[in-house]
Amino acid sequence: MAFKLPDLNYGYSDLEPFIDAKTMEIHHSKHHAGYTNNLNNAIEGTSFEEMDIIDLLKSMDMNNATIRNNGGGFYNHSLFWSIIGPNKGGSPIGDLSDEINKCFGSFDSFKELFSKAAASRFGSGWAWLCVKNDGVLEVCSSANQDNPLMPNIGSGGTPILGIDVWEHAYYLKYQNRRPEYISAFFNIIDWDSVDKIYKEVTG
Ligand code: MN3
Repeated sequence: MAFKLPDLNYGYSDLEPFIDAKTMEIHHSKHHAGYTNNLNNAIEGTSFEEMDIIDLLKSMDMNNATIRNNGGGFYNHSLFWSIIGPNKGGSPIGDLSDEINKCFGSFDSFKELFSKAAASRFGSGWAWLCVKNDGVLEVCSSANQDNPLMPNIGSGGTPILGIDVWEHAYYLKYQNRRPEYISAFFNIIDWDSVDKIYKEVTG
């Protein structure tokens, strides 16, 4: 069974002015489609074809650069599209809001920590809000298309929110001003969706 490029629940221009339509179009229809196709080609005829993407990432060989980069790219972007949307932003809700306050002190403290992790990741990569196995929330970042589900990346948490800080995610609009893009990202976070993923992960 091949992995499928997910459809977006919104149009390419719907995240304006925070992310421009051209960036969205290229990012989804070229970059994410590329990772998806490359992953499917790499796993054809292997036991990975029978796995879901989370099991695949958890059990992969980190020395297999093709599966590492494209499996990560497939998963990371699928999560990314699902936790952003038009007319979103604001603050976390429900149990997740309580847990963020408990683990980071306040939403503002979390925001600062997450923004710093995203801004200070050198080169291409991602910053994450993860749920660790003990249920505690953690902010971390990873290089390239790695993520904390992979063996020996971070402390092995499950991401519930992530920001893509590859230049392809923001360069057309923000050029070298990554912090501005990170700040704008908080206006499109879909906290309902993040809370839903949080509930799935924590059971
Ligand atoms: Mn990307």
